[in-house]
Amino acid sequence: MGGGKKKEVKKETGLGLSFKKDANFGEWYSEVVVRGEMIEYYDISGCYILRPWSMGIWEVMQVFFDAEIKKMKIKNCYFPLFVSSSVLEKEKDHIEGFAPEVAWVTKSGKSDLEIPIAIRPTSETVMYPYFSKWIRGHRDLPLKLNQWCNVVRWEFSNPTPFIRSREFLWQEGHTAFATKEEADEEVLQVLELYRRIYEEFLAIPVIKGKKSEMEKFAGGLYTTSVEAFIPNTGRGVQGATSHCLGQNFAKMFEINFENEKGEKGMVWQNSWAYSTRTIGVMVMVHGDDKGLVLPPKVASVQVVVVPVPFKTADTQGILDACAATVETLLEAGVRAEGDLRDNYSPGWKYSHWEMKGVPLRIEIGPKDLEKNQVRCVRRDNGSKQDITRDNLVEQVNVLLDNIQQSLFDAAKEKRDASVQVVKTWDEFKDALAQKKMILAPWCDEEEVEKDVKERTRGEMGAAKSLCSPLEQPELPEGTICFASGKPAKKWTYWGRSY
Ligand code: 87F
Repeated sequence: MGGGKKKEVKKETGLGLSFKKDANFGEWYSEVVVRGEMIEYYDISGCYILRPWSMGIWEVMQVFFDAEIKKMKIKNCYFPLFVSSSVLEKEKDHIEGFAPEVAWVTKSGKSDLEIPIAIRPTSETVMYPYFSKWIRGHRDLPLKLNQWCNVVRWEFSNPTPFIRSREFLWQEGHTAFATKEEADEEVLQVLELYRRIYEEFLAIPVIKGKKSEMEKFAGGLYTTSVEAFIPNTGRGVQGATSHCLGQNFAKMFEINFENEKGEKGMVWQNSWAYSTRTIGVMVMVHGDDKGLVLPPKVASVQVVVVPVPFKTADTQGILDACAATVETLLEAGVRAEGDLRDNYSPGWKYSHWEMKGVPLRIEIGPKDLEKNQVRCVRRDNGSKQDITRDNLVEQVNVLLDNIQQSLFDAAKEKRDASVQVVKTWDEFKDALAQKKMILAPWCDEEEVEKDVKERTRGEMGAAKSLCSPLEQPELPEGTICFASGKPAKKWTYWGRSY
């Protein structure tokens, strides 16, 4: 096929992205989520349609996470979308900073509601009055609930599909225990599940850590998170959070219980969530100039089978071989689909499924039919390999596992290359200018973090602490804080963030 013909195909189909990931990251991202058929833009700013291609990824993670929390004896429930203002504002400390983001319903039809009703931005205040009612004695504990739902936060800073949208999907877990020890243990158990979602499913390396006092959830005792990094923008992104709320909400909502000895006590609570933001991080990390790149573990279609007929050859034989290949893979539990449409050329189909990020393409042409083989083409690196149809399933599974692992390895290599250890303010500023994720010794003082924010203010946004990794590198005696010169207490990651 000559170059002229290729051009023609491109013109007639309009395939291919107009923006390059490295040159115009923001535009590339907006384009790839739409052209990859994950997102459709909506006529309300900050709201997006999740098409089956992204919803399928959400559901794969949901199946995993839901089964894991059920093993932990957490039960699913559903609380209402609406919150009365008196309940929402009961815990003033925590709601104060968030108030501007709360959306309210003020009318029904043409008449004003007597009392406006808020739409949940999170469900602490929705749920905890009922925790108070349901928990009487130690036998009612622990109480461990989760809900899969949508929430609304009326953000004003630049909306980005999946990453910052005004409505999003999440799970929110809310649990209550008799002792702090039990709560502490669960915080880390859930954090480990979040790590597994990112690393094992989305093939994205994350850092488990603790948030600073400034960055923690103000209503809680301490916040842990998994933090990912987007090398192209040099921004950290909070992947999911697992909070120990301590007894703050128990105090406000009077969630008390009587222990074995008849003594009164207050419960210890946790709350934790991951959201559809996970999908955005995946797109940003793995996507390339041809479109989405989906890790096999989450892809709704892991293998697409494309017939490559040739005029003189046995077209029906090729189509039958494609159908049989799909059937064999489906029976073996591989999510396979055949693209047997006769109104698109093989080349068009290749670009189409590359745009959608399908991990593996199988092509079957006359030669393959003759040799009882299929041609496999990897989406992640474009490499081609012919495999015999006799052990198709085994080899496809090996390929899919390799793709999953390669994606993680490549992402980790890039992330690690973006991490810069610094000791001084000058090194910090240089590293920030080079879009690094910075690991620095810190005195852990709130005033100093405020000062870092102040001193890095600019059009790119200020730097802040991302987390202090749970796994701390050694901190030699006498190490000083990069920002204040006071004695350092811990290693902390810093950077710009989403
Ligand atoms: C926006 C408006 C009102 C975040 C908000 O992280 C309230 C809030 O409380 C708010 N944005 N938050 C913090 C959410 C904390 C917590 N909730 C349960 C989680 C995990 C799941």
